[in-house]
Amino acid sequence: MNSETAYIGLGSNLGDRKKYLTCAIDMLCNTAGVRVRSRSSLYETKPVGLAEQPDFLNCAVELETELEPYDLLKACMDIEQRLQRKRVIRWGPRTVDLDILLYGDMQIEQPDLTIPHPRMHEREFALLPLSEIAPRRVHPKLKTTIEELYKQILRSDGEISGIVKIEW
Ligand code: PH2
Ligand code: MG
Ligand code: MG
Repeated sequence: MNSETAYIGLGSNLGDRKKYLTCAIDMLCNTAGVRVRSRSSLYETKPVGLAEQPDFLNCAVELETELEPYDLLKACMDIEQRLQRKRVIRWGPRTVDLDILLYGDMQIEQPDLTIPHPRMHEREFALLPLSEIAPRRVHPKLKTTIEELYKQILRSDGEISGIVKIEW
């Protein structure tokens, strides 16, 4: 079976955030048809979107997978469910969030799944960890490397982002 390289962005801002992220990555490792190839550093980040919520921990992983995109999405949603995620408000606090950022060079635009992730190129909390493990990957829609996308938001932002790298 053909395998693809995919990238997942993970975030947590409730409870024992590091434990939730570690568990989610372990669960990905134990998913049939998924091999976790690398893991980024861990970053503490200010909430984007809905500001009145706790700070996040974010990271990203590289996978090699035989799962099709929708099966990978289901695997991610199963992990979120098993780690007690309750969907209360969009962009609100969560024990764990797993987003497919990239899946090979595939582009999907469906109501329930958009790949590349539609907001990843605007979000430092997604681009910084991803640029660590996949700097030369090209965003298939924007035709720009992850490293370059990350530099672009740093240039456009101007202010200090307040992202802190912390120990795993
Ligand atoms: N996820 C969101 C909304 N805002 N902010 C940070 N810092 N990290 C996240 O993972 C995050 C967010 C929606 O999924
Ligand atoms: Mg998300
Ligand atoms: Mg999500």
